[in-house]
Amino acid sequence: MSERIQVIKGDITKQAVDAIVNAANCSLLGGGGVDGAIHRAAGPELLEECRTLDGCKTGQAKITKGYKLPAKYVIHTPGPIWRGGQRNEVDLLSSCYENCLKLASRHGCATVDFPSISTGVYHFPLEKASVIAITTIAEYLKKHKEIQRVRMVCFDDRTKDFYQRALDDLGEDL
Ligand code: AR6
Repeated sequence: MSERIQVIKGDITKQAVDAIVNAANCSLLGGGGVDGAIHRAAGPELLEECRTLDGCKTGQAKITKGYKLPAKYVIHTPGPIWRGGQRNEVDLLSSCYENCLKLASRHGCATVDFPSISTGVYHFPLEKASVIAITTIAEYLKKHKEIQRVRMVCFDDRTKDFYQRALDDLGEDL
């Protein structure tokens, strides 16, 4: 098992890392789920900064400060809505993880925490999503030593079990 990728159960809004990722929507103006929790914990200044960003395309990412969060930055990425798998959902989800990590590198973030993007109200199948997330993160970390540690912060045991299995199946040391 790789120590640079970890899977934990927890609340991403409580993590004191360089950057947490927000599973946002294309407006970047807040929503429910993890997005709502991040905006509530960060305070209204986060929404003010998000208003200046002009939204974000699915699979892309934009960065803001963390405001009242213990994390220094929030990287916002709209994941794909699952529509059966024929709408480029797999590549778009992989792009979310890769583009967030690129932004983290560019902003000097050594520690990055992700939620399980798209597997809540966007209904991406969890098993597929977990494999895409772990393999995309692993590929990136191989090439980018500046990122020391990436964690999947899962809100429930079922989600955590899928990501842990995907990580164990990777069977690589990074
Ligand atoms: N910490 C970590 N994970 C969490 C937290 C938390 N505090 N709260 C929820 N999760 P979702 P999506 C988990 O629906 O599917 C929003 O309205 C949750 O259990 O938040 O990408 C946006 O504005 C699930 O495992 O995101 C978009 O409109 C995971 O986070 C839309 O939802 C993702 O669930 C995005 O949908």
